[in-house]
Amino acid sequence: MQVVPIQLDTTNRPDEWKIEQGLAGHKLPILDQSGDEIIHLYPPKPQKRVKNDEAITAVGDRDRLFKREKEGWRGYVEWENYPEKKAKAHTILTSQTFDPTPDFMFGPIPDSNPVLTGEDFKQWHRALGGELESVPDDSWRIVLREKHPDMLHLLQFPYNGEPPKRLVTSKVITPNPLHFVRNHGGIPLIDKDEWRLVLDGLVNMPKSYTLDDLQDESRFPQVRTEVTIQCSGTRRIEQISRYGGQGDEVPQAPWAEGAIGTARYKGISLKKVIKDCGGLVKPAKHLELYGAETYVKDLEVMNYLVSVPWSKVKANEVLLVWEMNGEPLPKIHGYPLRVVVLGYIGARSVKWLYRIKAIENVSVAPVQSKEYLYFNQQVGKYNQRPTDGIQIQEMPVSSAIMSPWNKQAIIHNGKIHCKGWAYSGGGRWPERVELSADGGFSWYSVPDENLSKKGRWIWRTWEFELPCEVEGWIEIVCRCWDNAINTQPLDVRASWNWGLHVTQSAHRISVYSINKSRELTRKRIEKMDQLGIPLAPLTQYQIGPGQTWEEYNEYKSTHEPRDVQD
Ligand SMILES: Nc1nc2c(c(=O)[nH]1)N[C@H]1C(S)=C(S)[C@@H](COP(=O)(O)O)O[C@H]1N2
Ligand SMILES: [Mo]
Repeated sequence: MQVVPIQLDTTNRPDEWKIEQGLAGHKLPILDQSGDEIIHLYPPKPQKRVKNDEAITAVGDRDRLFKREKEGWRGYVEWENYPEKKAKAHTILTSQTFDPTPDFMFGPIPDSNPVLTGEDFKQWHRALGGELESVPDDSWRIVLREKHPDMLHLLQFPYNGEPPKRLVTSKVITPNPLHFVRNHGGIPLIDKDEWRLVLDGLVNMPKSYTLDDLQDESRFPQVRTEVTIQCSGTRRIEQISRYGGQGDEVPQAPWAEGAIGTARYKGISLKKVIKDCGGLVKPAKHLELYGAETYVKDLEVMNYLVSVPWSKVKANEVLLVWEMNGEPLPKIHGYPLRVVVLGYIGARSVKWLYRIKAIENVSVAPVQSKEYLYFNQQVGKYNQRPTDGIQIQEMPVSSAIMSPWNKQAIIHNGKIHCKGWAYSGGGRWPERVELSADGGFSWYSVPDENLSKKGRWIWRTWEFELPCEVEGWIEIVCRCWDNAINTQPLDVRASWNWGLHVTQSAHRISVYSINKSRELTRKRIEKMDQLGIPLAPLTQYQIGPGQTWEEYNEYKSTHEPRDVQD
């Protein structure tokens, strides 16, 4: 008899089963079936950083090249006026390698706060040096000074943070320290007396304004309004949990439901300032807005630029504001002056505004033209082109449950107390909020008196006692209908897109219902309490019989046996 040696498959790893089960997607090889042979493409090993010192030195003195543009504007380097400077910065960034961002979408999300630290962005700033050297540290200092200690720091630099769920809707107007922050770069520290706003491009009389000019009520009537700003990345974590994707330009902030905030702003309408410049000159149709910080995209260096259409400005829906909830704009929110575009995604509300340029077409700056795009679901990483995406402006109707939390066990008396928010972009407002305790089969509407008041540009917070008869795992779903009778798709898969933007699907959470209005449940819990048996954790085997032997025998003696008799 011939003995066949057993071939050990040595490609197995200790965590093979995890990899096979999709629990360690960051280690999973790509399966290439396109050639004659099947190939497994494994993720590359971390590379050592390399640097071409000669090429970098040849660019010149970084302190001189990337110096502060103006006194009193710490952290501001002007790029848009100096193409050669941009080219030099690009040379520096492409003459060396940097640490890659960790893959938290397929890999484990760190337990830390800050969740992600943004090493790549920090390294780019330090590689450029000059004025940018101290920007990451300066910015973090401002975060610690201006934000609530309980903020969830999703990304340390550029800073991206949101309040924890219990504080998102604790007030209809979000206190400044709890308002989410979404930054693409550092926080410029600008002296308001040195600050100027330039309005140029296709206007009759280009001008420069001081803050006092803009605050002069005899020149510009002041506007006070409550506005909800929502980032198009809000609730991205639900898309990530389903499938990984490109996420945003800045290392894919894994936003939950808190990337939305509401404040009372004071400022003026941009339309009036344009009038003050003698109006637009043909063929101006858009206003390009410039933010003072440095942003790095595809190793190109730039200021933060987007544009808004003139039609939006003409409708008095683009504001220049200096006050947020009765205080001067916090540094982290754009001090001394920012844009607030009513009903558009947050990305258009430029902070640290220093220039407005009237232009003919939509800005081609990367934040406007290559980011904040909503792709068709089948557009993937290797076939997407910016022109395939819809530029996101108005957010669709959306809502979210802030309490209870996903996977939470809830002891209740037949009703589960829920609370959350609802919002619709573009000047529409929530008319009805509905909740389901059975995964979306039947819906209850939240009574109107349980919703905060309506407004064209603000969210509505709500609370509701959701009837729930059943015991065990249930799926609570929340959806909103706005005043145009738009509503939310029922599953996150319906809105999933490679860019992980606009998570507008009905918000779903799974909770474990412990219904004390059921006698058996109530008695069992009382008994456990008497015996000192703890309730948590839910999944642990519980010692202690659910029935006494007397009860068991009584049942058996009065019911038919399990097997039928012959
Ligand atoms: N200058 C500048 N303005 C900016 C940004 C930025 O990174 N730089 N981020 C935008 C985005 S994407 C959003 S969602 C909002 C967030 O505003 P907040 O940080 O005040 O909440 O600011 C917008 N304005
Ligand atoms: Mo955003």
